[in-house]
Amino acid sequence: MICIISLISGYVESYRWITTQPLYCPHTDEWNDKYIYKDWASPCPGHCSQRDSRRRNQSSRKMGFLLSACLVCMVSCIAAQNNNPTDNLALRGRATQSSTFYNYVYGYLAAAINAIDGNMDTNFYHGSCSYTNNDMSPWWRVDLLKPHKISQIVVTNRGDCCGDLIDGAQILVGDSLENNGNNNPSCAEINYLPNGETQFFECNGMVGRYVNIIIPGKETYLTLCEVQVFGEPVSKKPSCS
Ligand SMILES: [Ca+2]
Repeated sequence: MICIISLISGYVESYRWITTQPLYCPHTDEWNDKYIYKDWASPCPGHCSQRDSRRRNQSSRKMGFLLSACLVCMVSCIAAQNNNPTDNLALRGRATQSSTFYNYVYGYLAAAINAIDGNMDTNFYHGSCSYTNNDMSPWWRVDLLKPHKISQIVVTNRGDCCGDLIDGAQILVGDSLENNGNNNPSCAEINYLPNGETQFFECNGMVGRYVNIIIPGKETYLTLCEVQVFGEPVSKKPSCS
């Protein structure tokens, strides 16, 4: 609202300034009190005043500044409105994992991004689950692109088989990429999650840019059908009221 009021008041002020200032006409050595806006093209008939063009440029710069300031304010306000804590932050993230399982029949169905595609389908063969190879301490990570206060992480397990693969996984939150982010603090452990089930984990405002899920100290596969992350950016919201 302030942006709109500033824009309107700035325009009105500039209009008044443009339309009421007298001009100096060097060829007659007189001041012309006519409204410039009305006689903008020729304030001094037959001549072009340098003051006229200078004022025109100053007014244009002033309007340009006001428009730029309002544009920045409006973009900031829109960005703040998009910081809704009920939004799934993972949908705008970037996912990776320790390796990607390859099936010689179905090819690469197992990409890390499948766990943040917004699709809760738990059948691996429908192409919406991540799946690593048989790695030592397999891990998966989503980069939220900037630090957030994480309130909740929601994990959906594979449903067509193998649900017990996820048992013992650790959910980590932090800003470090040391050891691929697997040295970050723990939010929760997935003790048991049946095939195709979804479980909520409270992180109570832990701050971090990265969310990792790792099965530590074990040679096994890690499969995830969806990971949702809820929270809000750490940076201060701009004031819009
Ligand atoms: Ca999915």
